[in-house]
Amino acid sequence: MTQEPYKSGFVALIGRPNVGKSTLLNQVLGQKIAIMSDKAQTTRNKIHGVYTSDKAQIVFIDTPGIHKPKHKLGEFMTRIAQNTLNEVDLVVFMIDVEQGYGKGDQYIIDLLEKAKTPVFLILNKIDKVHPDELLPLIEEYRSKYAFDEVIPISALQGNNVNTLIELITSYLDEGPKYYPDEQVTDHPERFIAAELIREKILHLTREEVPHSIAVVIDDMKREENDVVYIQAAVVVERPSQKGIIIGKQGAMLKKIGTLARKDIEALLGSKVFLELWVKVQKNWRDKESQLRDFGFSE
Ligand code: GDP
Ligand code: MG
Ligand code: K
Repeated sequence: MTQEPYKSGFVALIGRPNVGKSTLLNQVLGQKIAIMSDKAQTTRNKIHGVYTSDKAQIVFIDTPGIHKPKHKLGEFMTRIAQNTLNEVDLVVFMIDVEQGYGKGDQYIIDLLEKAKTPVFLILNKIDKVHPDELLPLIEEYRSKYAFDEVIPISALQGNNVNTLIELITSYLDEGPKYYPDEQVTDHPERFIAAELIREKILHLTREEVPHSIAVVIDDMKREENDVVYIQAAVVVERPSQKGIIIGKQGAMLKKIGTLARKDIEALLGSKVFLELWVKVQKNWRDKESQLRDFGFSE
């Protein structure tokens, strides 16, 4: 019996905010590493999720939600996304079947035209629509771009996700295992901790706090007793937002801290001591020079 060559490659997962990219990553990797939220744009940086089987290793890149830039941070994110599309072996473009074709998709398709990489179209959330609705949608998207494969899935329920993995594998070339078997992410724990805190803030404050908030890890270290000590700043643009996040007698900040701490403990497998504070910094989004300080580096 001849052994099939081992395959590996990098796959960019793109699509408008909330189509289900993080949900798919979590489903594939079976571990909470990407951030899930009902709100747009919680994933603001590349997260590599690594899927490893005895046939292949797929390194997923969860790109920031690609969208038309409205301010400097947007332009910066689009540049990251554009670079990513050219560097990877395969692009997986996900849409939400309930939403259908929109301006945001056209923007992404324009970006794809410039890339030389093969592109899959994933129709996600098929659990939410009647199967008859899929065909017209597929035809519409196919008329806009010559996708190499079209795969309907439910990232949430896991339907057809195995088929997707097999198809992705079939497009990859022979290659090495870039990461050890047990590693599912190469992202710094600091970044994931910051994203988990951000996720809690966005969930708990609902529409009152905009996506412009940032979480900066000032300090993160493992103490001798194996407790991980984290000091993090929540950066907002207005004093009113600071008030909302702190809440009555600090109740909101306490709740954010408790929920985030539990998630970070689960992630690290250690006890965590989390200290949160809030600072106001006006228009930080438009100060590109500050982006690197906040960890948005290319
Ligand atoms: P992202 O912004 O593309 O990363 O989207 P998320 O993964 O954060 O998902 C956005 C929302 O869609 C979340 O509330 C998910 O639970 C939901 N969602 C994702 N995939 C599915 C799916 O297959 N079916 C249903 N019904 N909901 C989904
Ligand atoms: Mg996401
Ligand atoms: K192309």
